[in-house]
Amino acid sequence: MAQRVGTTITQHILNQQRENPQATGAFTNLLNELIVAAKVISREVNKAGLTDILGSTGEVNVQEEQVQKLDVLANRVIIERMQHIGELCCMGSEEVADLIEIPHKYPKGNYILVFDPLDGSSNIDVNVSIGTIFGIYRKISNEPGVDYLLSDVLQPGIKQVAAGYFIYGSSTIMVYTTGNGVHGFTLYPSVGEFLLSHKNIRIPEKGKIYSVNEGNYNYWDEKTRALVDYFKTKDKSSGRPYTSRYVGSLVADFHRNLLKGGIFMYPADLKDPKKPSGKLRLMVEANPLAMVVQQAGGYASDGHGPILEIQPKEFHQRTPLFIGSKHEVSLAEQFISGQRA
Ligand code: AHM
Ligand code: MG
Repeated sequence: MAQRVGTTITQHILNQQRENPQATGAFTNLLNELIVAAKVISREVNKAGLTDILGSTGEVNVQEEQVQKLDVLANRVIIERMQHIGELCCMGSEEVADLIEIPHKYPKGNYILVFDPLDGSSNIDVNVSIGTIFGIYRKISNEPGVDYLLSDVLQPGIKQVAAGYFIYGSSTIMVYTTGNGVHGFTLYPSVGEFLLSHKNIRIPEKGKIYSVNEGNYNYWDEKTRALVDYFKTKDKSSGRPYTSRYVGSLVADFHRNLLKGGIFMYPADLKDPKKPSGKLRLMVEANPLAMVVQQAGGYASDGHGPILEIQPKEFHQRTPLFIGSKHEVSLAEQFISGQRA
């Protein structure tokens, strides 16, 4: 069905689901509730500065509510809104060590929601864009009386049935895919609705931007350094040097490159022996964005192969990430796998 700019997100999801003969409405319900959670988080993010001004001792604000750190609050909002709707069998959050069970009093469903409630933690207190990242999987096990198995959660990203993110920035934007293209919506605060603003987003095949925390240069191996050096080297025929842009919020860096083209990377480094694969998490950060970028015509790799094909071994697993335009991510693979120096 044709979608015009200004279509509400609810209408868009319904239209997409109408084209799926197996749709029961469960998925629509799930996404709609997630959108409500994001609207609540967006409101809290927008008044974050005020909370500091109006709060008293830092523990209780003027409404006599606990003043919470925004990431803790975002995590709580998502869990509380999503657990009662009857569409999920469990959740997994970057902020919670264990998988999140659905309390006994609520009905269970056939989907699994994984999320990073507020990505870009170093930017939360300094008024720079932050966001929520999510991925949705369908339960695969079918054991009577068992809500879910670990294997239901630890599915490769390619099994996601939907993924996307919300950015709380100069405006609040939602970008999502259900495997049928990538669509962007902007929250119109006065109306309280997300309206279609970015129809069928396609990432340029080749970009001009590279995004990486170059402060880590001396913690990288030679291959990674050679890759970044390549982007900086002057060569008119291949359009180099590239431009560097790095906000430090994955969602914001990713979103810019999705619209403009280029590559975001968080390579493996030697900074912390406990994190040999870099900083970012496979299930709540890399996989959802990998599905989005793939649906937009781009590519995501761990330097050796597609992110979406990695079989997770544990929920909080980390992975090196190279994501964006096909041209630059393929180049990164060539450097990291040693085919090119
Ligand atoms: P977070 O989930 O705790 O916010 O950490 C992930 C963030 C990403 O948004 C961002 O790309 C990265 O950490 C920035 O890390 P660094 O400060 O090392 O460059
Ligand atoms: Mg994060």
